[in-house]
Amino acid sequence: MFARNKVSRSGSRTRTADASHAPFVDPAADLPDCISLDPLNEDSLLANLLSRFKRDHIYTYIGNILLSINPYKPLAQYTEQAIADYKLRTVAISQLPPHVYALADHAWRSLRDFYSDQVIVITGESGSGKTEASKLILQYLGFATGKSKELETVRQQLLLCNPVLEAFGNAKSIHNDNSSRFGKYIELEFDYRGEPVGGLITHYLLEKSRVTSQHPGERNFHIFFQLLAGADVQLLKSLKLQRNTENYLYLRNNHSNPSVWHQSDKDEFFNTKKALETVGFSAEDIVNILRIVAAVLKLGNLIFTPVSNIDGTEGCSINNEYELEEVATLLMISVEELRSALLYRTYSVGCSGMDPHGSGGANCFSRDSTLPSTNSRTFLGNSHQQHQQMLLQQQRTSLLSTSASMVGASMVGRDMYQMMDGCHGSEVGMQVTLGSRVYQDAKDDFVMTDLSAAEATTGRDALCKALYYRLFTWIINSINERIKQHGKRRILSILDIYGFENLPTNGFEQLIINYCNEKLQHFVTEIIVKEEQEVYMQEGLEWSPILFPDNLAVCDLIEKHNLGLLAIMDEECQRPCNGSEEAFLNKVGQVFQDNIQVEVAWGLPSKSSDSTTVNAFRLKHYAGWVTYSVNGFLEKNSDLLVRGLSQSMYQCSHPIVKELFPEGNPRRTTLRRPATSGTQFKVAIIALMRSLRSKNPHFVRCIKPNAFKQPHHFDVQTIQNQLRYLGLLESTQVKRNGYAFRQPYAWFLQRYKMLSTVTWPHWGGVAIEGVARLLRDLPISATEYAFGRRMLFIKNDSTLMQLEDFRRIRLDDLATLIQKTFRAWA
Ligand code: AOV
Ligand code: MG
Repeated sequence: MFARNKVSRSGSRTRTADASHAPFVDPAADLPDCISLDPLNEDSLLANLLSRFKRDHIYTYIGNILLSINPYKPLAQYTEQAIADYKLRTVAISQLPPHVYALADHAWRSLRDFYSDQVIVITGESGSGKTEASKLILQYLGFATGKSKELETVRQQLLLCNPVLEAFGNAKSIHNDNSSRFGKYIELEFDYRGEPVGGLITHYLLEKSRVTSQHPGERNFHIFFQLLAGADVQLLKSLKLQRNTENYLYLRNNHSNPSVWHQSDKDEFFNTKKALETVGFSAEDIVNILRIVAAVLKLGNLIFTPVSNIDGTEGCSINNEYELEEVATLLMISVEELRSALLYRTYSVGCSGMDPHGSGGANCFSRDSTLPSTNSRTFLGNSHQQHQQMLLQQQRTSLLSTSASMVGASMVGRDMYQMMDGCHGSEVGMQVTLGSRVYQDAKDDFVMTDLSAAEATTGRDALCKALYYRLFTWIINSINERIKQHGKRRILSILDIYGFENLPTNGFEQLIINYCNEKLQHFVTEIIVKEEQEVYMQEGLEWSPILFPDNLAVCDLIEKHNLGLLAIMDEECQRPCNGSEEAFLNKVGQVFQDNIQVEVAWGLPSKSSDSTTVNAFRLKHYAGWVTYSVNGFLEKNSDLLVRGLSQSMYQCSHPIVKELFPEGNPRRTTLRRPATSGTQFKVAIIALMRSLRSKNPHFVRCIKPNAFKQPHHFDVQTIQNQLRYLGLLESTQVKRNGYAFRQPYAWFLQRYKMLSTVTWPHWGGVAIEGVARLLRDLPISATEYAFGRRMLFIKNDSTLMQLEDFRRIRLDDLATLIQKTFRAWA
C-alpha cells in the first residue's frame, strides 16, 4: 500500500465560507455575472449557477471569464439569429445573455480593433464541454466574419477541419462519449479587416495506445466504427473489410463486450467523408487514408503461433495468412516483405551510424533491402555465409558474456540480439564498438533472428500504433498545407486540450494529459489571480490580496530538468532493454522521499477483475490525487519502432505510407535518436505556454454538472469540487474588485483623443491629465475607471466596447467631414 499518508486535503486554501457546513440555498435570482453577487461566497456562487442552470442559462460571467456548464442536451441558443444578435448588437452587449458567442465576438473585436493577437483558452475536466465550446467559437467566427467570395474556401476549410479531427482523434471514454484524445491548438489568421485568411493546427500527443487496447467501457477511435458502419458494400469490399465490428480484435475491447454500437456512426462517416472533401482531400487521397485505417484493423487480427526451431529456440508463424495477404494488398507491399518484417528481426553487421527510430537504437544494425524471406532462425546474407555463421555463433557467446555482465542479466540467443536491438544511449555506443569489432570483416552482412509469438504481437501492435499516429499527423499536416498561414497577419488561437482525467486505472497517457492540465491551470491562475493582483499593487491601486494555492510545485515535480518524473523516466529508458519499471518506481520513491505530493505504492490490487497487482505512484494534482500504474510506462515513453518494420513500411508503394516512414529509407543515416514521448511532449507544452503568454487571453472555464452525462442533473458536490480546484471563488473576488482592461495613458490618449474637442487633434500636456479631461467629457461613470501610476484601468469590458463604438462613430463622422470638405474644394 502507499508508503506514506501525509496529505492535508484542506490544504492552504483561503476561503471565506465552507459550503459543506452552510445550508445550500437556491435563490430565485439569477445573475448573469457572478461579480454582482452579494454576499459573495461559495454558497451564493453555487446557488446562482444552479438557478441559472435550471433555466438552461448554462453560461455565466465572472467579469470577462466565461463559465460554461455542460447541459448534456441540445439547446436552442446556437442559431444563426443568435450569432447575428451578438454580431450586430442592436442592443447593448450587456443586455444580451452571457454566451460563448459573446466571448468569441469580444476576442475577435479585440483582434480587429487593437490589431493584437488573441487566444481563447478553454479548460475543464474531461466531458465538461471544451470541444463543444471550441466548435461554437469556430462556428461564430465562420458566420460572423465577412462573406467575401475569395475567403469562402478558407472559411469552409477552417470550419470543417473539426469533423475530420474528431473522427480520427476522438473516441468514447468513460467520461465522455466524444472524448478528445489529443490536444488541439488552432491558430486562425485574420487580415486587417478581421477576415479569416488562413490557419494552423498544432496537435499534442494523440493517445495512440487506444488503437490496440482500450479501458473497460471505452472504444477505439471513431473512424474505425464510422468506416464499418458507413462505407457502402463496394468500398468495404475494396478495403477487404466486413461490417461487423466483432470481427476485429482492436474493436472488440476485451473488457466490455459486446462493443458499443452507435447508430450515429453511419451518419458520421458521411460527414467525415464530406468534411475531408471540403477540406480539400481528393477522392484518391480519401481512399488511400481509408486503406491505412483498414490495414490497421486487419493487422490487428494477425495471430502469431509459436514454432519450435531445431536448435531449441522459439520462433513463430502467422496463423491467418489470408489476413496478411490482404494487408499487403492494402499497403501495396509484397507479402514476403511484410511477413519477414513481422516475424524476424534483422541486424546488419557491417555498418556504423545511429538509427533514430529504431529498433531502438541498435544503431549499427540496419536492414539489407535484399532480404531473403526464408523462415530460418539465424543466418547471414552474403557469400561468406557459412564462415560468418560460425563466426557469429562464436561471437554470440562472447557478446553474451560481455553484455550480460553489463546489464546484470543472463541472456541467451535471440534475447541477446533483442537487447542489442532495444538499447539506447551510452550502452548503444558500447555495442556499436562490440558489433564492429566482432563483425569487422562482415561488411554488408546481416543477421536475422526469429521473434517469439509474443514479440511478434508486440511488434504488430507497435506498427499499428505508428501507422495510425503518423496517418493522423499526416492528415493534420495536409490540412495545414491547405489553410496555410501568410505570416504577416494577426492570430486568434483556440486551445482545446484533453481534460483532466482520473480513471479506475491510470497510465502514462493520463500522466501526460494531467501534466498538460496542470500547466494550463498554472497559466490560468497566474494570469487571473496572481499577475493581475501584482499589477494593481505595483500601480498603487488600493487592494486587499486574495490568495490561491500555486500548483507550480506539481508542474516542477513532473517536468524538472534531471529530477522530474519525465527525466527519471527518460533515464530509465536509456538503459539496456528500456530499464525496468521497478527501478523507475524505486527512483521516484528516492527522489521524492520528502515530497508530500508524491507517494509510491508496491503491489496494489489491480482494478481489473483478475487478482493481479500493480506497482504505482500517486500524485496530488490541483484537481485531486491520481494513482498511476507504472505498467507500460517505459515502453510508451520510449515509443520505439523496430527498424525492420519502418523499413518495410518504406518499401510500400502506398503513396501515403511510404511518406510516413522516412527513417525506413535504407540510405538514410541519422546520428541522433529521437527524444522520448514524454520529453517531446514537455518541449511542445513549454512552446505552447510561450505562445499563450504572447497573446491577449480570454478564458472559458467548463464545468461538468454530474458524472453520469445526464441532463437536468446539477450535482452540488461535483460542481463544488470543480469550483474549488479551479479557484472560481477567488477568481470572482479578484474580478469583482479588479479591472477588465488596462493600458498606459499615452496609448489610451492616442486611441481615443478624437472623442473630445479638448484632446483632439492634439493634447499638448501630460498624458494622464489628457486622459482625465477626455474621460470627463464622456458619458462614462467615474466608478468605471481608476488611475494607476502609469496606466488607466477600466472596470468592465462593456465600457471598453462602448469606447470603441464611440470611436468608430467619431471616425466615420470625421471621414464624412473630410470627404465633404474635399468635395467643396473640388
Ligand atoms: P470535453 O471536450 O470537455 O471533454 P465535450 O465538449 O466533448 O467535452 O462535451 C461532452 C459532451 O457533452 C458533448 O459530446 C455533448 O454531448 C455535451 N455538450 C457539451 N457542451 C454542450 C453544449 N453547449 N450544448 C449541448 N451539449 C453539450 V475531453 O475531450 O473528454 O476533455 O478529452
Ligand atoms: Mg474534448
